[in-house]
Amino acid sequence: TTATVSAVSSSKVPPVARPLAGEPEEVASNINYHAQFSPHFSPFKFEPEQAYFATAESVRDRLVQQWNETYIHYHKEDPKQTYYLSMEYLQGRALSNAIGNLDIRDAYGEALNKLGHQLEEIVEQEKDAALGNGGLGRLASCFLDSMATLNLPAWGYGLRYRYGLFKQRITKEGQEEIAEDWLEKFSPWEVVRHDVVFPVRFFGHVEVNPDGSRKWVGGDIMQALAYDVPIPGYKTKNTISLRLWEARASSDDFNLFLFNDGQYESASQLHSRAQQICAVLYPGDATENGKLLRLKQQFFLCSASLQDIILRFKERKNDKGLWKWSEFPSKVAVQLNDTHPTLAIPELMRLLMDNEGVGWDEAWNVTTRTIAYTNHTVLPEALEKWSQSVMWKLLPRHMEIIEEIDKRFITMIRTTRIDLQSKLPSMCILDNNPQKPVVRMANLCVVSSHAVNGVAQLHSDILKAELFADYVSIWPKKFQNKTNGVTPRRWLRFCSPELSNIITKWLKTEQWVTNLDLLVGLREFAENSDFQEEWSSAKMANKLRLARYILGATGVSIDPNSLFDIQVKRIHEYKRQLLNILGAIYRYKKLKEMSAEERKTTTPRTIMIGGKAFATYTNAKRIVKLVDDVGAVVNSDPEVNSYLKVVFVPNYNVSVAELLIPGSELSQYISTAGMEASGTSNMKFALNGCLIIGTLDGANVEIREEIGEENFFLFGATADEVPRLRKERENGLFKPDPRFEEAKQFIRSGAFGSYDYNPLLDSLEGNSGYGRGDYFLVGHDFPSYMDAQDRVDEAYKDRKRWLKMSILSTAGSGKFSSDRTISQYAKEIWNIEECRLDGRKEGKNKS
Ligand code: GL9
Repeated sequence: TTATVSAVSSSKVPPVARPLAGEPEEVASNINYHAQFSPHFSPFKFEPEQAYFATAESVRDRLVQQWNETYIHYHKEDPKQTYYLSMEYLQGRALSNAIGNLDIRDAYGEALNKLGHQLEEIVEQEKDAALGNGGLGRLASCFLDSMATLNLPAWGYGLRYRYGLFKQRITKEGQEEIAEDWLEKFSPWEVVRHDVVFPVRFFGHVEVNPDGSRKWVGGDIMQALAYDVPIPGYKTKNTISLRLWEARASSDDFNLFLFNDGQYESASQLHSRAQQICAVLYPGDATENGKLLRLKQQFFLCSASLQDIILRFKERKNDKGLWKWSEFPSKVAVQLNDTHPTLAIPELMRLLMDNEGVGWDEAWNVTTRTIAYTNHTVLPEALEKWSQSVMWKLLPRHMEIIEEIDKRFITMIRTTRIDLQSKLPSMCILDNNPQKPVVRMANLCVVSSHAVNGVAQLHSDILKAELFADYVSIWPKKFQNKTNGVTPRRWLRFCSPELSNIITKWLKTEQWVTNLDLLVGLREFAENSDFQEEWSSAKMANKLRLARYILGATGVSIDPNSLFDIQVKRIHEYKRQLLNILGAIYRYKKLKEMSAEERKTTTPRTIMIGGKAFATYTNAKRIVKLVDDVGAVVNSDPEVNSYLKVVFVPNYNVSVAELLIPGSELSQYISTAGMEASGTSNMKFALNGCLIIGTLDGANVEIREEIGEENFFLFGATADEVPRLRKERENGLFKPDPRFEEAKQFIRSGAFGSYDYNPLLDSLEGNSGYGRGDYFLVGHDFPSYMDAQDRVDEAYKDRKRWLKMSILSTAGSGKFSSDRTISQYAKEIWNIEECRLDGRKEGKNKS
């Protein structure tokens, strides 16, 4: 099967008159048009749900037009283009982001009013597209927003999972997982490209041709069908694509044959096997995951995307005459989002050698100059390793290629770097340990990429000093840092219009939305009382909105005058939600011991914790249960519940984050130092004027540098102390703080119910082992954590001081725009330049 990319030369595309103007009347009639003529529901219904779909389709009309123009423009200009390969995208909702980026929010708001609806209510009809687990997936989505906004020729590739990340419900048992059917009705944001279909093979065997070349034949062939999602940039016409592949069994290859042969079972088996491939997102977060289906998903993404990329390269070149494979890396950059799409490496080699007749040396040269790899974690259990026998079965030709890459790497070390010979057992790609022979995907990535980067300075330093240390002297320039960033559109401009308006008013420009460094201009107003009052009332509006949401979602009424303290992220022991809740428990116990008069001198707090636990990660689920149980006791205790509330926020996702972050005043970033590669919601919280209590981990280090150490509540061991502290612990040298013992004892006493918390508490005892012996150093950091919490309480009592710190957090957050991150990738790894649709050369963006 061959695919052709739809006709793209402008001569083949009939000119379209601009059908859409911006007046509310016209918008309303366009929404009406869709309600009538793009029918998905019974006629005469125009409830919020119908209004949402009609509005989304109306917005999509506008997007489609500039989206097509962008495609044609890139095709004509033929710039070097980046392809971001990621198994995860956490897109969240698209409607409010699209009308924000297109700058048509007011017109749509008024139009919906005319039609008897409220934009805010309509926007909430949309289900989150949660095709990702956490930070890594959300980062990919922020990156797409920045690529479009910076007018870069860049696309994302991913999988169209039928079910995204599960929905979390909290019951008496703790967390319950429910399948999230984000496509239950349909998504108005995707366009199926019936003409973009590629075959993807699994299993089979390798045949040797008479000329000695090799060919992968037999096995199952699935079809990859493209679904495109438009990604608009902010106030630019450039609109790029997120291309999501869906797996289908092809009708012509086997269906009819088997069917006629009477093998109905087998015929439908292939169909259901194809459906399985994109059925679910693997919900693991930094957990080991050795499932064959997951490997199939990874290969499916890589093979379909590379076939598509190669075809586009040829088409663009064909328009201009002959092309050479050596030019491929000057037209194509492929970025691997962690090791999940590592198979792009042997697949590109295979396509070049076996399909295009390119020799090994040239194929290797092209592949290594094209591919770059981002590492997102140093947790050993998250470093992918695939069983060699599974790989030989599923991908026999790729295993030959991987063996050859490994062989050549080993030869290179033996001939040119005898000093590294002793390191070869851990440096090579194939781990031939007879018990469990595996392919080490990260090693394959490092050997085969021209650039390898970490996601925050500390993380990149750790990669160079530890995980990839042995490779650094071979390729000193290969290892880079690209500190993560977040899009200021979704994470400030749109999620907090109140604060945004004040920023724009005082900076006298809205340019900060695309040039976030301009936020430093707020520093001079940090102590200005007029500014502080406006700031404070915007924060209060956000807190009230959040309080209403919490009441609706949990039934708990929280006091908007209390300090809103939030920790939201996947539940993982290294992120130490346990430290947070132990602190809350200690606070509760102390409040109980105080007199009523004493209590009045304390700072009232509302502690909110949210996040999903991997279904089989039992300790993580116990943490969820503990938080919820503590909340039940504390919140119904009339003696203290005006000074402390503890809320587990259910079903944390992108949309919930858009409510929580603007309403927060303190956020906890308290992972064991050295374990959180970067963190990205820390950037979102700081950007929204929220202070951070945290360890020197991930991007916290850089956030603290940017906003000033006096505006950051620091505690805990540093990354370089961690190994020594673990050793000391093993040797029985650790002396726990009495406050820590008291908090644990309080749980053991049954204060929070009869659930068996012992496994959780036991993980904090003993003296060795992963998950036992307090590997994450909760006990060690507890006293300095509690001291930092005391400093928080004190600071909050001084309202002017707190407001100043809050303003300085936002003012210092300029560095953490994903526009900055993506500009750095574009310059330092991809070597691509902007390709503006409206042809203006001068960038409105910085750098
Ligand atoms: C992660 C890191 O744990 C985060 O610290 C980092 O901010 C993000 C983005 O670089 O990547 N690595 C990783 O495997 N996840 C991360 O969040 N996990 C998931 O997203 C599931």
